[in-house]
Amino acid sequence: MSLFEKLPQIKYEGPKSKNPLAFKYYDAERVIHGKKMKDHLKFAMAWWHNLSATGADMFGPGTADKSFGAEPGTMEHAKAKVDAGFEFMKKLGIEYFCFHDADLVPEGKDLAETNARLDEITDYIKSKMAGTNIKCLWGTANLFSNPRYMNGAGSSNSLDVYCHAAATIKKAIECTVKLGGTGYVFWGGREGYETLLNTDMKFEQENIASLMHMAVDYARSIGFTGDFYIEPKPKEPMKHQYDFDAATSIAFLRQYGLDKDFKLNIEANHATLAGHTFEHDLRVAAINGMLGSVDANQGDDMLGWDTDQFPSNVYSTTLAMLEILRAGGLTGGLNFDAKNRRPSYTYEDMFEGFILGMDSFALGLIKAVALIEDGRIDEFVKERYASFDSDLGKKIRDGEASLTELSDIAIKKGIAPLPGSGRQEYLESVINEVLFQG
Ligand code: XLS
Ligand code: CA
Ligand code: CA
Repeated sequence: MSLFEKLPQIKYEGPKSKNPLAFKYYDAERVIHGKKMKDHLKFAMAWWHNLSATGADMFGPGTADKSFGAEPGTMEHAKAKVDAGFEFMKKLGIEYFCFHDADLVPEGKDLAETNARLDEITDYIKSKMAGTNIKCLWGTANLFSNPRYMNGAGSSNSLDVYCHAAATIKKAIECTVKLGGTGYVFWGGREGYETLLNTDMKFEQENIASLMHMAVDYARSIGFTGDFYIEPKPKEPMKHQYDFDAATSIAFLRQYGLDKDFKLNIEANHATLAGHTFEHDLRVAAINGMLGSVDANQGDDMLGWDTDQFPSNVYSTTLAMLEILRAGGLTGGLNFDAKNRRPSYTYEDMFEGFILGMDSFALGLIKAVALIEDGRIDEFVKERYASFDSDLGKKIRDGEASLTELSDIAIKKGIAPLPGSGRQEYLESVINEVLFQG
């Protein structure tokens, strides 16, 4: 049975097309900057939003029907979601998906029952994957929804909860490996705290690190060769989250010797919640050799929470793609951790959300390549640091200069002239020119 029979195969029709169910910029096979667009932009569908979220918020129930012809909370429904997901991905030409264990099946009465359900559904997903190009980008465990995780999973004060989390992670890793996933994500949903009055921060962080080490050891022992990712987020649900942003997460990974196995999964809306731009956190990850994957969405400038909107801001996708291209690409992909707005509740809206997101990143890619080819921004940045091209500058860069030597030179000069202008306004006009001309 076809669920989306009224919706067509989505094709590239070019920028002049007015067809809402066509790509204007995403042309999967087009080669740009040495690679096919689809290889620059490994788009993934997030199981939780696309197949599970109905638009419920704290003021009212969902508006979208995601039953897909089956009774929610049953294994029939779990399978109907698989059918819907595969039909959806095929129609949009999406070749990857990401999942939490809890998105795949309803939780059983105990771990044994949940695990048996996961075995059944992953068998079914595998059978649907056969003969298609559809692959698993990454898997993860939901360690935040169930009330047992009220104080976190790895950071919980309860040993029982900690062990339950370990069992859940073990199974989620097994499912990821079974589905050929190339990444495994830790988003520290409730790994943080509300008040220091009841919290031993060092103890909690050490326990999270131990759990991650155990996860790495186990995954490697069953043949997982992919990357682990921390997905930074500064707030929501906890007031203080341990993985606040890219820099904080990298410090944590290094502190506990996890940096060889982990990279970061940077989510746009999480970077902005941390008071950074998306491109800032991408850059921090990249210069530390830890840019792994991206959760492609956007927040709302007016709101201080995680709205998980489909990316539409081409200024932002351009600057993000510039960072990604400069870093040599992603080892992971671009997962649409994004959902339709509550009043956009139809199947057609699901398609249009993805078309918007895919086109926004495709246009971002095109414009980022244009900025690189234009060269003015790179040239300006190079020039800005050119004083360090001198012999003395090189000596400093090579770590061979001393403070006394620099001090003697500075005293001899007497005064340091002002550095050259930063020319931010000029650079911003170059961006506008490349974005909006031609
Ligand atoms: C929530 C996170 C979550 C992770 C996966 O804000 O974005 O969905 O991506 O657990
Ligand atoms: Ca995310
Ligand atoms: Ca989010």
